[in-house]
Amino acid sequence: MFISPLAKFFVSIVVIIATIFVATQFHFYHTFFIVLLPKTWDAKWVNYWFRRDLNNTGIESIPKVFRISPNPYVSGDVQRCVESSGGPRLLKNFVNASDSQALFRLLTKGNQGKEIRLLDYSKQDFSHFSPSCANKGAQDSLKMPFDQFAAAHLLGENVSSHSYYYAGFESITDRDVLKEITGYDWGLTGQPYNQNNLFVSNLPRDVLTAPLHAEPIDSFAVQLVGVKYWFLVAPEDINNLPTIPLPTAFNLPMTDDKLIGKIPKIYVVKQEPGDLLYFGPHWGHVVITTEGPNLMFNVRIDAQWKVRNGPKGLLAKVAFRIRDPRRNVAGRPQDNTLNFPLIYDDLNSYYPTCGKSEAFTELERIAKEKLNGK
Ligand SMILES: O=C(O)CCC(=O)C(=O)O
Repeated sequence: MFISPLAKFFVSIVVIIATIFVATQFHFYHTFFIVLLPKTWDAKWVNYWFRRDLNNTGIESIPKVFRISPNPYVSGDVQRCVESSGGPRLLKNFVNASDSQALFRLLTKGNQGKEIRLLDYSKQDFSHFSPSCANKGAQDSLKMPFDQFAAAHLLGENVSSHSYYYAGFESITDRDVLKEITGYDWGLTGQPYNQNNLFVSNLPRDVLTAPLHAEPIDSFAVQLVGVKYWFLVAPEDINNLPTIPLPTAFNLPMTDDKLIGKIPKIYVVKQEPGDLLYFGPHWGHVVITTEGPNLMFNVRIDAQWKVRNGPKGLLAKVAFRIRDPRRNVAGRPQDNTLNFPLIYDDLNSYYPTCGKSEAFTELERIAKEKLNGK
């Protein structure tokens, strides 16, 4: 077929412009390439491309830290209290959480016989901001019915029996039990109800239980017992990182110090019993669960229009992931382990050991100083 030189010229120009567009508009085109690879090849490529023997090497730069100021909860409609932009909101005294034993009893009754997966944090060497350093692969886990864990570590006198076991992202609680506990019917918010995730522990010391990740969904985290510290990263800054959506976005291999050095701003929150923390789709978060009995529910509500209004790079990647009918926007670590086992494990434990992160130590110090006034 004859193609005129002029047509070839125009095609070349279009290809060049499209490449520049992808490279600039969508930033890390490398992550697009990985997202487009068939399953298992994506993990092979990551293994080929990234060295595994990196350690933290010291502070590169520390993000500017902003404290999210609390707002009182004044209306019976949570959706009206949150930002349509998806920006974080801390609503104080959303739930009356003064009787932790009564809450544990209600939850135990509602979740009798339901199995939870407990991760053992006893071997965690340091707090890791980057999932690449989290060494989840080396974490032991075990399964047991919720009531068995509650009897051993939450109820009555056993509330003083600490353990390094932590259950997270467990979608076992029925909507009516959640309504009884939080005093709010999460199914009536006007948007499709997705799922509620339970986080429970009774740790002997503060532990960083979730390194950086970002879900493409609205999150309403209701703290019922104990305290959590949250470090939040805006979607625009997540978009500037090389991330892979599963559809929860995780960064490509990077040490804690390197990753923190790439983030310009971090918003910090201290969440106490009764507080509701809202954040919208693609808000990255890192969570420290404090010592002692701790209970939190994170209710996930679909908010596709917020995803569409957010950074286009993140939208494009997540749209590709959820084209698969087995996926939905609320994928949990347990689902990732089943659906994307190789790449999920790699992104969550790429380096055998990163060592202590000076950048995170400093970030935590600044955050706690801002939040606790110390
Ligand atoms: O509380 C935690 O340990 C993690 C919470 C979290 O990452 C979430 O709700 O998405």
